[in-house]
Parts: sequence; structure tokens; C-alpha cells
Amino acid sequence: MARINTNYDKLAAGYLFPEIARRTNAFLEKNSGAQVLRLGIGDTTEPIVPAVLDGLHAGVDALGKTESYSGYGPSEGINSLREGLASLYAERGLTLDPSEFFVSDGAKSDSANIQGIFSDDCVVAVQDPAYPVYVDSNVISGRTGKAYDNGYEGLVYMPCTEENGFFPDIPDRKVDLIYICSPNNPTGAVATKEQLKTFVDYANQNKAIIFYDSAYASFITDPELPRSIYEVDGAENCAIEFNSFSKTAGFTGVRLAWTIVPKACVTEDSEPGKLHALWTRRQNTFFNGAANIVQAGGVAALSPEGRKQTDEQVSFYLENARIINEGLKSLDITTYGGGNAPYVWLKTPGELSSWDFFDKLLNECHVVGTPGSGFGPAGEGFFRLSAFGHRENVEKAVFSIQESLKI
Ligand code: PL4
Repeated sequence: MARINTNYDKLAAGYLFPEIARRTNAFLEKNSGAQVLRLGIGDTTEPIVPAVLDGLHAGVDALGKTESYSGYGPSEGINSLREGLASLYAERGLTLDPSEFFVSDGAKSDSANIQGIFSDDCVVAVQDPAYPVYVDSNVISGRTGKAYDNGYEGLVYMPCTEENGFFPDIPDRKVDLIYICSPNNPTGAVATKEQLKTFVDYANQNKAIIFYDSAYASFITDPELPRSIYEVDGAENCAIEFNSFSKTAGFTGVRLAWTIVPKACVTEDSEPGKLHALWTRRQNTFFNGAANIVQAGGVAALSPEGRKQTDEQVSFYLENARIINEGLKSLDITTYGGGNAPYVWLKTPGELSSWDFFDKLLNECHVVGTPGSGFGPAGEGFFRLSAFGHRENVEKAVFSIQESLKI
């Protein structure tokens, strides 16, 4: 008799982003003809830059000739892309072997799947608030109890608050798997090397593993801030890093990312190389590699021209973030983030709940954002605005907030 995975029943609510879409559609049904300005989901909006487009086209053309046709590739990714990624890190003085890079179709899937190579009884710690995938993937795999008002039983929440500058203290108990995201979704805060060092030291002392999501690293403009956790001594022994071309190369829908599992990375019951071997086995078993056309686009994104053009695109989105920040500040709304990240994290005026502010912003200004409480208990009373959008729409949204928000 087949039975379902009842851990799915524990999931506290619908997934955040579909719930936003549901409420937005309900608003549009009632207000036909209204123009809704979307600063909700972190999704790129500008056309793919020419150098990357050329790479994608070349990938397509290669499939049309006998001599360059390719079928299934290695599930870890093509060598030229893994080598290009290793060179990117080498520019920052980091020595990582191309074989430690695993190319994939998304940082979302990798950050959800990575827990599968660890024991079911590992204790998990997450930043609160956090990208929902980290929590939900562990709920589904049975590492938590039921949901209660302030989160899931068995999960260790590390609050990120105004008081601690949105970066948590190390856990006050022994945990095994730790999720850190920097630049952070949703708060936009970027961890310093010193802050990361406290976690790296904790992880090495406790033989814990850090899952470091750096999907927005290309938005860091401050040269003092680390773009990779491996800029911190000892991180190669305890950290697995995720990154993505989604925001770096501005092509969320194309689907290309990478995960680094250093061979030096160990758990208390494994020798160097074992975690790397497990992730290789996992990917070989469940995944057949990212599309060859897309990987050609990734190689082009790493070329000097590709990097110049994609950097300019990142600057465009950062300028959007600046415009949002300035507009909100003119209303005396407290904001964080946005300087080295594509997200502006604002404190809801009048101590409104995050979802009440969502409804207010939608009804009064026709602007869609993301309620902070959807990212975890400590997100309550906060709200995220995404800087991904056409300039015209971002300006319209900010103007509408300035003109129509009743605070
Ligand atoms: C909407 C910290 C966005 N439907 O594109 P990927 O899979 O390489 O990367 C996804 C990802 C990974 N890590 C972090 C992220 O913030 C994201 C993308 N997050 C958002 O608005 O929070 C898009 C979300 C998508 C989803 O459900 O993830």
C-alpha cells in the first residue's frame, strides 16, 4: 500500500510566492484595469546582455553541426565552465579545483537538495528571516516537528534583527547544519569577514557544516565585504557554497548555477573527499546536467566582455535599489539593505503586520512587495521590496508610494 510523505502536511502555509500571486490576482479581479507595479519576487527584467546572448546562440548553433553536436554531458558540468568558475575565484586569491565546482540548473534546487547527503538526525539552524527553501526542504525531509506560532519544533532559529545588524550570533547550542545567506535575502545585509569567521570557527569546532548561499554576491560593491565564504580562513573545511548565474548574468529563466563542495570539507564521521564524493553520487543519480546551450551562455558570461556587460546590468538594479531607498526615506520609513544587495528591507510603518502592510500597499498604491513574515518569525513587522524591475516601473512604484500611502 503506497503512503504519502506526511511531512508535507507539516508545511505551515502555502509557499510564499504563490500566495503573493493569489492575493495580487484577487485584487486585479476586483479592480479590473488597475496597473499593478511588481516589486515582489526577485526576478530579473532586463534583456540578456549581448555577450551572453552570443554565447547562447553559439550553443544552439553547435547542436546543428555533426562535428560540434553534443548530447548528455557530465552531470557536474562541462570542463570549460568549471575551469572558468575556478579562475573567477582564483582572481580573488582563492584556490579551488575545477572538480570542486558542480554546475546545476539552480541555486534553489541545490540549496534544497544538499540536506539529502546528511543524516536525518542533524540539527538544523537557519537565519531568521531566511529564503523559505532552506526551512521547507528540511521540513519535508523530516528534520523538524510541527509548525507552531513562532516556527517549527526542532529547528534552531537565529534571529536577524535591527539590534544585531541583521546578522546573528553563533547558536547557543550544538547544531549540525547551518544556513547562511549573504548578501541576504530578504534583509539585504552583507556579512563581514569577521562575522563569517565566528561561524566558521564554530563549525570547525563542532564539526558542523555551513551552507552558504551567495546567489547575490555580484551585487557587493564594497571591496571590504567577502563575496565568498572561502575568503575566510578555515571555511574550506566546513562550508559548502551556492551561487547562481540567475542574478549574476541576469537570466533567471535560463537556469544555471553552481555549488562548491571542497574536498577538504568534512563532517564528524567522514574523511576529506567523502562529502565531495557523496554530492557527486547524488548529482550523478538524480541529475543529468544543465542544458548544454545554457552552459555555453555561462561560459560567455564569464568572458571579459560578458563580465563587463553583466556588471553594468547589476549596477542598473543597484540604482533601482537606491531609488527605492531614497523614496521610502523621504516618507520617514526606516529601510535597510539595498547598497550591496537587490533587496530593500523596510520596517512597516505604524507597526502594521507584514501581511497588513502588503494589503495596504496593494490597495492604496497598487504596489506588490513581499511580507517579511513569509521569511520567518523575525520577519514580522518588516517588508521586502525587490530592486528587479524596469526603471520606469520602479520610479512609478516609488512615486505611487510617495503620493498614495496613508501613513
Ligand atoms: C521565486 C537566496 C527569489 N520562484 O535562480 P536560482 O534557483 O539559481 O536561485 C534562486 C535563489 C537562490 N538563493 C536565494 C534566492 O533569493 C533565490 C531566488 N529568490 C526571491 O524573490 O526570493 C526568487 C524566488 C522563485 C522561488 O520560489 O524561489
